[in-house]
Amino acid sequence: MKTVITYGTYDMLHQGHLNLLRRAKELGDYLIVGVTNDNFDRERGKLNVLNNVLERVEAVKATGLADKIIIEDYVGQKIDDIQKYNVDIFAIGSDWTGKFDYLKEYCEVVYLPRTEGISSTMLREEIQKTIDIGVVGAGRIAQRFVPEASFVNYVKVSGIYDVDESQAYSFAYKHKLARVYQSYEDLLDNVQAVYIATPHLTHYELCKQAILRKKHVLCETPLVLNENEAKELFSLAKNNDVVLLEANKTAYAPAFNHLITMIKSGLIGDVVDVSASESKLWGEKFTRELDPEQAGGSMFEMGSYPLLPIIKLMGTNYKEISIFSKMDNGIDIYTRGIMRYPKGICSFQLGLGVKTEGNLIVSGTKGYAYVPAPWWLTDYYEFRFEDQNQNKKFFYKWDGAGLRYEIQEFLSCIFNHRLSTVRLRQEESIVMAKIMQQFSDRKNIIEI
Ligand code: C2G
Repeated sequence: MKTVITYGTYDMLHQGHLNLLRRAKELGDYLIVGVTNDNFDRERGKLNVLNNVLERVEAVKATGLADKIIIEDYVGQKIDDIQKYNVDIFAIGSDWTGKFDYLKEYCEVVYLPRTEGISSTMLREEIQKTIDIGVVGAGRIAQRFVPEASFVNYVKVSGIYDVDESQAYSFAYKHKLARVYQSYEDLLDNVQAVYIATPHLTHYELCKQAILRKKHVLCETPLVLNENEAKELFSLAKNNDVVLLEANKTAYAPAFNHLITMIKSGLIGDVVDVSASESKLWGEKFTRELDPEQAGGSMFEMGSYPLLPIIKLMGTNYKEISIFSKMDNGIDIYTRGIMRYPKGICSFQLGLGVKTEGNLIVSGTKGYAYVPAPWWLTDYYEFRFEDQNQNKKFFYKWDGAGLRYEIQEFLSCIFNHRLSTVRLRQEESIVMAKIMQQFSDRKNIIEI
């Protein structure tokens, strides 16, 4: 029996893919098709894939040409697969000619003629039009947003609005933006989507105004500091048929998502504890962050990052939460929180004026996951077990400032008309807002 293997993304499966699969099948008796998983595509720079991995696998299955479908997950997997499945022929389209010659050491490599005049890119272009996005707030994070957006297809940052006009002009000059909007209304009149990167307490009003004008909203984290406001914004977004996403960059990062899926698939057994921490000592660079009038302090500034793995892994139904804070000049310079779940205990540590280790540890009944500092820019993690021979290490790319992943997900939600994403569910954003509110209300908070 002659086994053939081929790989692809198969986004918006088209005649070119079908021809290729048919030709590959004709080369032997048994055809294995490797479909790239979403993270792998993002890592190799394919940020604009429209169908998710399940949809793409279903489409390949429906051709009836594949005898076996596998998921391509990592660089170097082709060599492993060829050996594992005793592959005789590796086949791929002629656009790759020469690129896979290194596989000749393991099997025969065949470059099959590519079908001219059709591609996923062409099909995507037919249905996608560039989304104009306006930036609100010319602060630190927005400075990173604009260069990151240039790595995502079908999005254009068209201009900026800031209450401080001179800041807006220097921002526009620095990032070569076409426009400085004179008011928020002016911005909303001219864009299809907004990225809100203003101080926390302004988020609610700015989101609401944008949604009521039927603009998609990507809003910096924390979305809001109040549960009802979060609920209201998501329900308004639904009624106005627009996407509202909280820009918690870690939630959209490939490595973080892979970590969560692996833990959820039971690799370390039942999760009993999630402990996450983050701290920053930026001295004079801090202004708003230390201002109690502008919701400064470590909980509001950074709390949504450690809360993310806790809520993703343990859920939104915690039984109780206790928070201990060291206060200084009206803000918490250090906060430790403990959350009790029906089957676990989680904790987080946050410091804006206190430095501590910034790692993430997820403890389970069979082993634990360890993500070293800075875990929120996830690019490496380990699974550790009693028997150290079982330990596994995973390395990923974290590109640039890492905002491209959230922008890509935002665009994907807009194009696919998905009003929510599993990467950060609405109920997860809502429960974070609830915890922030409890912190504002000083419920179960002990100050020292
Ligand atoms: N293809 C083709 N004709 C087209 C378009 C694509 O023959 N008009 C072929 C490609 O050459 C490839 C397969 O269809 O063999 C899948 O193409 P894509 O979905 O674009 O996947 P690709 O990015 O080429 O991934 O590990 C993944 C592989 O490296 C290939």
